[in-house]
Amino acid sequence: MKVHNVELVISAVRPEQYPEDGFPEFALAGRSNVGKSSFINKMIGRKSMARISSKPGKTQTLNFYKIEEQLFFVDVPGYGYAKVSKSEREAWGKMIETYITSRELLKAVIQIVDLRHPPSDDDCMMYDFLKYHNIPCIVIATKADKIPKGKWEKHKKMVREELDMEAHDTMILFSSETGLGFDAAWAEIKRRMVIETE
Ligand SMILES: Nc1nc2c(ncn2[C@@H]2O[C@H](COP(=O)(O)OP(=O)(O)OP(=O)(O)O)[C@@H](O)[C@H]2O)c(=O)[nH]1
Ligand SMILES: [Mg+2]
Repeated sequence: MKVHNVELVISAVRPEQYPEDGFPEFALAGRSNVGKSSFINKMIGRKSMARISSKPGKTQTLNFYKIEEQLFFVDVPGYGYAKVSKSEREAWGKMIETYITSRELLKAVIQIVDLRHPPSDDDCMMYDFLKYHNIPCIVIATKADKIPKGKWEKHKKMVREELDMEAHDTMILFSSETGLGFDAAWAEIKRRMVIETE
């Protein structure tokens, strides 16, 4: 998909601030610095629309990017950043939990993991949280450009097993550098846009 129009509509903290356009939403989840904002930028064909963090853990808001009057990407602050205080972490937890568990327009969470390493405990907790709340999930294993192609299958298997992924959940290999997985990710998002959530 070639994207022409992108607009950061709002950086929200509370439900009253969420946009009222009614378009399907796809929220990013993943460790700080894993590549969530880079994923959005690649998917919309902009170099730096979603801020790539020079200071990890500084993002405190849900950033709603409206794409082509069709859908929203919701950039979410990353988890697992050690330098964030306990109270900040709790506030983050509440904000994301409220959004994920109560937002009817949320069609799927795009969970970004690093293909190079086994998923962290936080990654596993996030996946389990999504399963517990019956939130559809698309796992994107990114930074594939950082390991040789011959190792992709092995690492894919490692991620799947470590997260204990359900068989019907999709995992897509991705690279914000090379564009690997771009078409597959868009296809998956489009497929989910038309599915009615319960
Ligand atoms: N080689 C490579 N580097 C990547 C890729 N995706 C992201 N990066 C790099 O990883 C770093 C973090 O990327 P971000 O997109 O800011 O990560 P984030 O998950 O949004 O981080 P927070 O907003 O802090 O949670 C940046 O230096 C990116 O250039 C990728 O696919 N390949
Ligand atoms: Mg980011």
